[in-house]
Amino acid sequence: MYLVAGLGVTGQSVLKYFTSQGEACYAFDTREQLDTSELQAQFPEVQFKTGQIPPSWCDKIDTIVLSPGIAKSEPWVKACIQAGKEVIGDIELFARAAGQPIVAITGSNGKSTVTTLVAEALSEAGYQVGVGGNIGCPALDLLTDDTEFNVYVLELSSFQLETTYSLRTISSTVLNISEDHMDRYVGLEDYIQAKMTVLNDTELAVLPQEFEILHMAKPDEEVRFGLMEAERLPEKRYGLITRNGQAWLGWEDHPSVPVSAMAQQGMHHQLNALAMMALCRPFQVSDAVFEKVLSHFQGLPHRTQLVLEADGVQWINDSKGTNVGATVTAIESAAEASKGRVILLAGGVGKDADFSELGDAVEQYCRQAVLFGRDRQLIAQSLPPAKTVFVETLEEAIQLAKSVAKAGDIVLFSPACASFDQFKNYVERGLAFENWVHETVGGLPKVAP
Ligand code: UMA
Ligand code: ADP
Repeated sequence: MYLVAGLGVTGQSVLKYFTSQGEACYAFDTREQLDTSELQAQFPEVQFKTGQIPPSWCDKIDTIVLSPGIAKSEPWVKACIQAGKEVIGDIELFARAAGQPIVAITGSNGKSTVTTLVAEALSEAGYQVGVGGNIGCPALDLLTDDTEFNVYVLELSSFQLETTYSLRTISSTVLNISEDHMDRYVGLEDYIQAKMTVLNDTELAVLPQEFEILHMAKPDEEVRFGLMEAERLPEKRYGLITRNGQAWLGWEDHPSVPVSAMAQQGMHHQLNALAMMALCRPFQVSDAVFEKVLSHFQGLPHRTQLVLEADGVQWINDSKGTNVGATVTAIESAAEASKGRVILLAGGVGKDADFSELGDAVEQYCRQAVLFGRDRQLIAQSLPPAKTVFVETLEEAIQLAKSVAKAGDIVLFSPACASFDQFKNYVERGLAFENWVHETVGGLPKVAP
């Protein structure tokens, strides 16, 4: 008997999948107050419980399908493991059942962007692509969908990889590593280890140039990507190539797409594009397809998106900048565009991160850092005091930024934190930012909440 633990979108996709397979299960969520009446109506055969697992279930359960938001280190999960129960996740169930090639993408930052780029390139090349995982659509929903996909592109978080054991991929990558989710891991090593398991059984490992890989099972092929001159280096690489004074994205000495054709300019966009090209290698996608995708792709919502420009000041929404690495990248891009005139709005739930790198970036590139939200005092310990001001909320941060911003500045909202002290998620936070900026700066009427 299965126990589906966690009743967010993942748990619900597991219930749907088990129902489609005629598989019996119990359903459980640790949140005592969670209202399960709608789910109970949708899955009448399933028994639901919140708060504590009923002791009478324990003997009957063989396998727990754990949602990514529940840590394996939770005492009740540990007790189940000790009692000999198998603990797996939705991606493990997906891996066991998926009958088509899988491309898997993990890393600390750029996952959703690269996942989308790969999916767009493969769709443009004629494949029927199923896109899912951490990006939002649970992977198992792709199996219960009526569409006959012939390739799957999955964004995987470290949480999902912790409970995945038999994933075999046609290509997979760890895009980059910077500290994140330190409230859930013992240390950075632990987090890296979870990410690296995506390479355990892959035909093509796609890795950043600078990675040193230890203890990885040997993939059939390994390629690297990075912003170096691809043709000058001996290994198999995707990188930059200069032809007649123009920079191109390319493979070894083969130029594929001129950088100037990309709709998004900036170093991390080039890195993401190179990773996409590398991951598509087993599918023989043409340069024309890559160019078409990259010349149209304007980026995903809430990732370094220009909201408006008023009085010479650009207001940028990077609500998805939820860790130090992402925010430092966003600051560097904004500083390149504004010649160092960045006003940063950051704060929220700091996830026990080390903010010293953010402090260096603020010192080097920002005129001012406006901190809001729960962990603002903690973050401020790593920031230059002369440049740091505090407010309570994001709305107040916008007001303050408006009062200090001058023509030529960029106001960058890249929180380096999770949102759940003041918002439901990064999307709600990004939309709130956009609405308030339109009202406060753009002079639009207030939008009803
Ligand atoms: N929770 C409990 N008790 C439970 C179950 C959940 O307290 O019994 C809490 C969790 O601690 C968490 C919240 O409920 O705060 C949601 O957890 P969940 O596992 O139910 O999440 P889902 O709704 O199933 O969404 C998950 C991913 N969320 C997490 O990993 C926290 C979604 O990624 C993902 O899109 C979805 O599965 C489909 O695969 C979101 C995310 O924030 C975007 N991911 C993290 C990130 O990107 O940094 C890893
Ligand atoms: P993820 O899914 O890993 O959170 P996203 O594609 O949603 O990544 O991008 C989140 C944020 O990470 C962006 O808004 C940007 O600030 C930053 N980012 C995007 N690509 C990269 C990259 N290659 N390296 C570092 N930071 C990046």
